[in-house]
Amino acid sequence: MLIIHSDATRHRRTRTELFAGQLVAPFECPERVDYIIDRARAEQLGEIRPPDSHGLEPVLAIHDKGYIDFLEVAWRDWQAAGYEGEAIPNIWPTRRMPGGPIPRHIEGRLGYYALAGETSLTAETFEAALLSKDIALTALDHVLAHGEPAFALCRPPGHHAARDQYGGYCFINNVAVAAQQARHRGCERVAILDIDFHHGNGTQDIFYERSDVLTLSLHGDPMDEFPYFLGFANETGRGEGSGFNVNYPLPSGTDFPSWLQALEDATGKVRHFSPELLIIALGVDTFENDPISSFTLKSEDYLEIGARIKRLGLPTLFVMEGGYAVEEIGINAVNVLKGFDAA
Ligand code: Q9C
Ligand code: ZN
Repeated sequence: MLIIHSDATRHRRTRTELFAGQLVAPFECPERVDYIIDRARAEQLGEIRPPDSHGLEPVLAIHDKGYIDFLEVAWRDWQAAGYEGEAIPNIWPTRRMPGGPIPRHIEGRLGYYALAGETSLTAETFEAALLSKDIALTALDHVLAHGEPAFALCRPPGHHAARDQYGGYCFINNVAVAAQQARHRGCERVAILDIDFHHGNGTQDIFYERSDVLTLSLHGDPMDEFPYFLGFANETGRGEGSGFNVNYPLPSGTDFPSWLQALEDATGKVRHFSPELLIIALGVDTFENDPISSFTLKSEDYLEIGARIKRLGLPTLFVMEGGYAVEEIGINAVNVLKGFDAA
């Protein structure tokens, strides 16, 4: 399988993540990509190519212009305010003060555009986010041109990013940008199947009122897991999009047989939709030893996941999302792709 990868993803190396009331070394670190690419090479998974630049137009087909402009200048404005740490929001529009205009001060604008507080914004953030979507779009080009699968080794991840919000380590929603680009290039129906441990809230919200992009997500029950405020089973789409969003909230401790049951239901719905393109939001934070998640999948299970996805017989784009058991992330992510190729 073709792999799109750039060494420059390592330029995003934040120092801090707000976690459990402390600033800790971020879970979403550059070594994640190192382990995956090393394993892909060792397993001779396929050719590794760098991304091509795709510009801002495909991004602005999904994201709000004011939001993208904010990402570009946020670090400069944070520094200009005299702040010395990495940029972290600390106040938000909430139920009892939903707010009016977008604030002028960077502290207010951070809260306006952030959906969570763990994700530090730094000097390299905007470029890193652009590089990540270029990786996804280059892999998409290959799938569309040849009908063959491709793996976009994206970092930072994307599925928590909404039209005008960042958080959960995500800034640009790579799978959403790729899906919209595929629509633009003539695919009538696109399915996005999100198997990251966390609900793909950004992706769901972006396509919630559309019937041309089917979104499905298997994830930890938001009653107990991030992002807490979206991802429930009764969220099935709105208007034109009614019936075109499917959530599978699963309890803490979910094991592989139970997880596979949900996957089988989801693949049945994908088949019924008969998309021209399948995009997999590939997180491997469902792994038993993931430090921030609570499912119990084992490394060998990822081979079976790949094989089940292959059975759909669709042109397939894999896009990297989460996975924080860093030393095992290479084995787990590459197992999905190996299982797909072997089936
Ligand atoms: N108690 C992705 O996997 N914090 N993002 C969780 C756990 C945020 C995960 C804290 C996790 C974001 C792409
Ligand atoms: Zn995740």
